Amino acid sequence: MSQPLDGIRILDFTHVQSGPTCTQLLAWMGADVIKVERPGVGDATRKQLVDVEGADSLYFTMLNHNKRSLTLNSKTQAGKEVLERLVKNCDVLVENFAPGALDRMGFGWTRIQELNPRMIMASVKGFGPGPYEDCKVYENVAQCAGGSASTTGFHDGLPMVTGAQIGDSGTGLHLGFGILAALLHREKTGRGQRVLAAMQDGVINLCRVKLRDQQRLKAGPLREYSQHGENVPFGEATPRAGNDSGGGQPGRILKCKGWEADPDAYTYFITQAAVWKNICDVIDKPDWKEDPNYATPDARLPRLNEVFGTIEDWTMTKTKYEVMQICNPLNIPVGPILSMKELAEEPSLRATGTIVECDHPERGPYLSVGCPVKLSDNAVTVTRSPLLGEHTDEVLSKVLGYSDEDIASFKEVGAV
Ligand code: CAO
Repeated sequence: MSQPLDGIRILDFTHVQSGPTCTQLLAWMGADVIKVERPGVGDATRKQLVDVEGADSLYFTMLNHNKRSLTLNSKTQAGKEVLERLVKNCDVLVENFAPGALDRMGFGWTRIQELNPRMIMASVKGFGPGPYEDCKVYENVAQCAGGSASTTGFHDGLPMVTGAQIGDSGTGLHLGFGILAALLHREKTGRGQRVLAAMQDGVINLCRVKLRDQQRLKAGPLREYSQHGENVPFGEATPRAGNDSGGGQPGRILKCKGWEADPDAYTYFITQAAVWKNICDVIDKPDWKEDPNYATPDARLPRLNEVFGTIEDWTMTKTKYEVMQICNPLNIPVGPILSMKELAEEPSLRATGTIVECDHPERGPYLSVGCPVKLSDNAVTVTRSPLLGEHTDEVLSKVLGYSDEDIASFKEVGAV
């Protein structure tokens, strides 16, 4: 069956996490993704956090499925010639080099347009235009500069970074969205364009509700924040909200049976107003249904510590799965804190292809995260990441039309 991006060829000049996330998604949608890597070196993540000696790391294999690998030294004369031909034969160039690297290589936007006016040139950078545009950026820098760290953690503790890679993978997703829009636009205009996803912008976008709260502060304390009930005054900026829900329905992480020994024996529990009476029944507080101190969301706001403390007295008598089994039929929104171990072993995630097992010639079987978006007509088959330069000859001859003699001469001068 055809895939949505069949016929789209990507010159994948990405490395580490943000760019590769984007090109992996494009590959899963059917694009032919040709990853260009330095001969003998490759993407730095191939050899980072190595767990199997001599094999590509999981960091690399889990971000580069369904791609082809071409080695190319784009700083040699012959390498530049090959790169020019690649630009002419691809639809999208995706890159996440440090600012200015492509210009220094001789392949800035003006040159790319000269070579291929239909080319879409998509970049991840740490920052957009402005005072920090020349800075190199990694995940946690983006989380800090994008407002996530200042709003994560507890109000009396340090700013915190989150385990979700919102700076890298989040920006890769944003970039993918921009590329698809540019491809559609090219259908109408025949022209390519530049697409920029700055990591700071991506994180700010994901922290949208925190900018909402920043503006709400002008109207008084944020009453749904736990610190309001604890009589801790608000400062000038959106504070860290611990595990407060962030929406209009208060929620917290509560201990469940076994929490003393199991670091993940917790549940998220949301006191959704619509099901308050069900919650009262479950926790055996029927009088709270009508008591004016507890019956309405407004009345409960200054008492959230007491309310959640009482709910926790109940959740501590149940496992996190029992809490879910009891609450779900009553429409009470709860969620177990699932560990990576539990997710890796969860059969339903294997059945949907969200967790997949791949085989790799150097490392054997390994688990990965499959395509998180499912299309009803286009199932995704996840294939292993390429070895360094595995497809060099194939791409040079079949895609770019070079002869065996040409290829031999490129190899001789170390261009591929
Ligand atoms: N042939 C020849 N040279 C190549 C090459 C190839 N195939 N591929 C890369 N290079 C060169 C680049 O041209 C660059 O050379 P110059 O410095 O002489 O211009 C050099 O390799 C290093 O590239 P880089 O600066 O991008 O890499 P780095 O390791 O120094 O920095 C990173 C890494 C991620 C901090 C930086 O690329 C960056 O800020 N990227 C944008 C933001 C981003 O995506 N960050 C997230 C990364 S995931 O956490």
